[in-house]
Amino acid sequence: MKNRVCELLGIEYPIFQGGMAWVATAELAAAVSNAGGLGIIAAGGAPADVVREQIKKARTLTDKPFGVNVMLMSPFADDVMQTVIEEKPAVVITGAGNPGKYIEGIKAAGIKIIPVISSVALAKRMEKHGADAVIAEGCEAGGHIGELTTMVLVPQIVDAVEIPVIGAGGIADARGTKAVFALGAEGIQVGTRFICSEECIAHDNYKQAVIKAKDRDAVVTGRSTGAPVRALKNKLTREYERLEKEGASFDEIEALGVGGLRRAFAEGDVETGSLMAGQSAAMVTKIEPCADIIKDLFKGVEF
Ligand code: TUI
Repeated sequence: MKNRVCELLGIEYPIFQGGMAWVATAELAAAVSNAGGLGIIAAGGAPADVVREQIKKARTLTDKPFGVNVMLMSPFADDVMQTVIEEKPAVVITGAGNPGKYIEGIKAAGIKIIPVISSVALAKRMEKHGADAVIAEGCEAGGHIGELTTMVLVPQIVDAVEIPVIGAGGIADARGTKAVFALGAEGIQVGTRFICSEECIAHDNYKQAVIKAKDRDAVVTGRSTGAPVRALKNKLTREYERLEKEGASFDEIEALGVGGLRRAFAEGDVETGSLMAGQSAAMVTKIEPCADIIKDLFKGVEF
């Protein structure tokens, strides 16, 4: 069984592992690619030399195709993109912005380009600029999010473009895979469930926080600053809410988040760390190998 997404990338299952800042390291990306999906290294806010090392490390761990997610709000985005173009992974995924100015350079290097989008207008523009596919990410997702849910975003994007659409946001089991396929998607992107994979090197406290999360625990902060982020409720998100209610300045609110991802990922600080995760955290119940996660996500799914 092979669909357009599998053919485009030479992968066995049409699944992308989400490009989660800090969490999506070479180890996780290689494990997902070795299991037949598309592993993705997240550049997040890291400088270009760190991203280059991660790409080189992934190459020692897998012979399969993998991608690099370039987060366009990063102050290092230009340098990171240049480095990624030199290193030539199979595909560049972009998030948190419009990658228009980079597309020509990416394509000229023979790299596939698949932007994450959260609106119809940007999806159409990306297709016109030569994107190979788009990832339609609904606001059930973790981290930086758009306005629309996966349920309403995916079918609108499917109707608006001819290129393959990968659905993302809220998918944590085969029912979710079937649902976005029913909406017309030809692939899925899954982040949160892979935090709880054996191969993910995030701190165990972070993984346990995802496993413990209940239905309403993945909350959104930062709406007032224009960069809404979904993360598990803790002291940090409560502090965000307080500052936002008080009408604190943009700088004051943003300063709170500095170092938050590192505190959660590396130190296991589940109180003041930023435990970015999607609403599907409530559906993640155990830590298991990436290969088992992928098999479970495609149980009984035809593609
Ligand atoms: O990018 C993500 N998720 C992220 S990035 C991130 S790192 C971060 N850390 C602290 C604060 C903020 C971010 C954590 N999670 N997902 C993909 C995504 N892209 N969601 C929404 C978008 C998006 C938004 C606007 C894509 C394009 C876009 O374009 C705006 C335009 O110019 O048209």
